[in-house]
Amino acid sequence: MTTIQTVRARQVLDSRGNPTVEVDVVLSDGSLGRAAVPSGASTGSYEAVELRDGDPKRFGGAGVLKAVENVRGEIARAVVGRSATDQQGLDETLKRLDGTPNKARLGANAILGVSLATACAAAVSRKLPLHRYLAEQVAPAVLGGPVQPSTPVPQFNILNGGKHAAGSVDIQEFMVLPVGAPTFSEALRAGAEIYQALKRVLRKQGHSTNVGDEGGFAPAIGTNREAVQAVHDAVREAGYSPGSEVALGLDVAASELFRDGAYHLAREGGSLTSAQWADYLEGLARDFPIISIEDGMAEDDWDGWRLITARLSGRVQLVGDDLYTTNVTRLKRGVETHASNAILLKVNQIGTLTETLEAMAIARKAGWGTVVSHRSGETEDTFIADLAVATGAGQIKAGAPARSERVAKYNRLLRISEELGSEARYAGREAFAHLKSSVVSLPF
Ligand code: 2PG
Ligand code: MG
Repeated sequence: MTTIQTVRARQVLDSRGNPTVEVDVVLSDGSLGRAAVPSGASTGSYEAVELRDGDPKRFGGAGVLKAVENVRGEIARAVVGRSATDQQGLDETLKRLDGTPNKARLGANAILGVSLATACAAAVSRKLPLHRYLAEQVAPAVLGGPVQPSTPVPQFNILNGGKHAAGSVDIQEFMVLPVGAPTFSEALRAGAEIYQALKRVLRKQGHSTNVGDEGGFAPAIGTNREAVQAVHDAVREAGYSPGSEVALGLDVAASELFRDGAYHLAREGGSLTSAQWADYLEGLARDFPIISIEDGMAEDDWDGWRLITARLSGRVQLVGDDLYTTNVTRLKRGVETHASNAILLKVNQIGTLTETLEAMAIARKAGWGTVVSHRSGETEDTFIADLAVATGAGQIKAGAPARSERVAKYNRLLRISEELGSEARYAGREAFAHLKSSVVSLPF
């Protein structure tokens, strides 16, 4: 049995220049695993707690030295000597040790670092690439059977708004999904070519091509609809057919727009009821080949969610992010009430690898789509690329095909594809099998 021998932790910087936790786990056979924890900006209220120091004299209060100390002290004492390959047992220990429902005591950032770094170390010890270790030795136990690895359809966020880009539009993310590509590497090529084409489209319209937090352009464009139009034009300009080859996707991050029972559009003006807001989004999905809408409604607007899902779920994937926060309890409510037909999975929303897989298992059983996702604050860590492949999640969201912390995930997927060789099945349209009909077959 290979056991955990040493646990080290340090404060490093994320892509926004904020401190975050990095953990090294060293095993008894010398294997080293390392993981860095991501961080959100448009966070859901139900996420596990990211422990910050709150010392205004250091990093404006955003330091994570307390979390680092928790890893070095209490957590290290609890996990040293444990088997590195018993991921479920380890994650259960971490959860119990914290003792709160939302990991507020030790910090989900502290706990996640240890959870992920241990999986990385165990893979090294087993002499397997991480995705193979996860697919063969971690995921099946939690997902309830063998998994079919595949390379995921990327959701490339090429135009940023909302909290990720001050001065841009209200909707947070405008994405392209190369559903019709034959391989992951061709999907990445499409994403990159469309990204460059969007730059030309925006320039021609006299807009800035500065970028937001996730590497997408952040123009001061007039309306959400104009932003979707620009992305649609870019798909064509790059030589792809919108719909059949490349579908569009949105992350509204609607919790950020919701106040006092209404959706407020700061840029184009107006405050809309849930029903009016559903009309607005339905209009976009009717006029453009939109296959996926994430957080179309706010995290507590369960009625709004049911409404939009009832209207669109046959042909559009409605993805719950802030709605579920990768939390099994909230997800079960969503499944029971038909609140959506897909879930976004973010490891740091819940704080352990096992709990992330548990959420995926429930979504899968419900026949839903699953999207493994980064955060707007990222690092060079590429764990989610391996996770998406290992679980056959079908989709990954990791930002624009630009900026190293985003591209790190996509480049890792290229390397994994190469490793898998002829086994590298690109999820493509199959990732949307949960939709009865979809825009991908419509002639746009
Ligand atoms: C989201 C994410 C990632 P953040 O809303 O889906 O794109 O943003 O990490 O800021 O919550
Ligand atoms: Mg989101």
